[in-house]
Amino acid sequence: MIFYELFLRSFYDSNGDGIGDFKGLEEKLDYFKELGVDTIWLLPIMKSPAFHGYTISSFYETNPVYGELKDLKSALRKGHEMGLKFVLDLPINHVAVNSEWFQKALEDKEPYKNWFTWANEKTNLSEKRHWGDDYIWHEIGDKYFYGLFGPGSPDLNFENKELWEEMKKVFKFWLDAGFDGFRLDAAKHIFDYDAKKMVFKYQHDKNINFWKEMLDYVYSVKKDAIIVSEVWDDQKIVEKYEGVFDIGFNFPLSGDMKDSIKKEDTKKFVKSLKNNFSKYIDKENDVETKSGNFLTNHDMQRLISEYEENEDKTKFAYSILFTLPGKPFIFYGEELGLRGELVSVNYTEDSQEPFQWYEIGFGPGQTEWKGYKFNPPYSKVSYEHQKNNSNSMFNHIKSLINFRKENNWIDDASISIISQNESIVKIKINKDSHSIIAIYNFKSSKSLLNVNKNKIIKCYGIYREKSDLIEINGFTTLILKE
Ligand code: ACG
Repeated sequence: MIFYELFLRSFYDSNGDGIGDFKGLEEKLDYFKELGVDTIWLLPIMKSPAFHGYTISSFYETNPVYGELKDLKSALRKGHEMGLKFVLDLPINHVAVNSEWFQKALEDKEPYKNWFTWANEKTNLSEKRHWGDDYIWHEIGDKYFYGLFGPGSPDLNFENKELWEEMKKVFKFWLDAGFDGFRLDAAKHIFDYDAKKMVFKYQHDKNINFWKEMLDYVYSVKKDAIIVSEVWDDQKIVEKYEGVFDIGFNFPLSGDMKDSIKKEDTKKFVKSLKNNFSKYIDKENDVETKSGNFLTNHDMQRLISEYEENEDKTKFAYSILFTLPGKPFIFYGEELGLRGELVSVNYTEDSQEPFQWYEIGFGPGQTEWKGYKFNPPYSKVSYEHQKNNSNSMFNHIKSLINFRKENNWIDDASISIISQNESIVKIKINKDSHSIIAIYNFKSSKSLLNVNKNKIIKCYGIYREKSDLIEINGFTTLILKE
């Protein structure tokens, strides 16, 4: 199973308004088949005043700029016929200020006023969230509401059980629309304000209890629903959620992988495998919550920008990603090496620029909802430019995806760290009768290896024979039969 994180707004525009839409998605489903990914994680597509869609004004309506529910259903139906699956990003921790729920709450209407958390005279209104410098209480009229993600998104108060029932309806609505599962946004935040002590505090046990009830319900509607969770935190917190979700994003490994490649530091990578990937090391049992492996997402800087345009490093990072057990995820446009820097986690537009179909920057379906800042025309990041160029990022990723699909046993494999030195990390990846060895060169310089050339299955990068030895270029990955 290979996931592709898709921002619809930036994908394919069917009606010429510059914004990607459901009909555009339907028209371009063959792109996913060509690339080889099979499960599309759709960033929020519900009605929302925000470009990113994470503040929802109605949980039961599509964003009209993307089209009508029937257009979405049609795209999902056709995708299913082609063997694709779709996972919906569902942010239920908060709503938009302009939502009917919040507007009615402001008018003190039942039951809505109890669906939010309001300050009283004892509230510490200058409390800030623990990352960044943002306040968590926001003034509106003569009230203050709790909104961890900012003044545009009041948190729902899940102390109120009515909301649990309402959310089950939301899950059912989107399963009925044709989705195969969900990406659960901000999963550790459902209960993150301690109403008794009146301070911000994660209550992981309560979150787990909540999610278990929601997921029991989801599985009762669709028994093979795919559930991906976002718990962005250290490993010791992530571990608390083990077994609750099918797949959990591995933020700690992702950060360390990127950093170790940036700094050409094998120690950091191996240490992170041991700390954040231990469930796959010499494993004997099935892993309960599969590791969602990724390098970037919509909250982050684009990888090639992180690596200051170093394409070899970028390609190398993906070679590692697609050889590790767990479920690989790729953020749209990374397969073209789209650039994008992150100003702040509160302002993510610049890493979500339009997918570039044409080198000239325009043509049928090209989205234009935002001006190009990092990917102007003729910057060689278009699909058109890359699709027939065997050295392109697109063909590199496509070939990795193909390798992974031919070896889908890797998803549930076990790994052993065979050796490491300053430049090279060698791991064994095996499951049942399958066994391969991956050799990663973390340095920009070449390395000489004592390996049997007849055992080489794949090389992502360059190798050559040197008498009895094999020399690999910097940032090259070699895959051998055991
Ligand atoms: C999700 C979405 C994001 C979305 C929201 C809100 C949630 O992906 O696009 O925002 O619907 C936190 C939350 C995540 C959230 C991100 C943006 N992502 O936990 O759910 O913020 C620390 C914190 C994390 C925090 C992260 C952010 O612990 O909780 O994520 O910082 O940078 C080490 C530590 C780790 C630490 C990192 C980074 O790894 O182990 O704990 O994480 O370093 O320092 C959207 C928009 C927003 C808008 C909002 C309403 O994108 O702009 O405001 O909607």
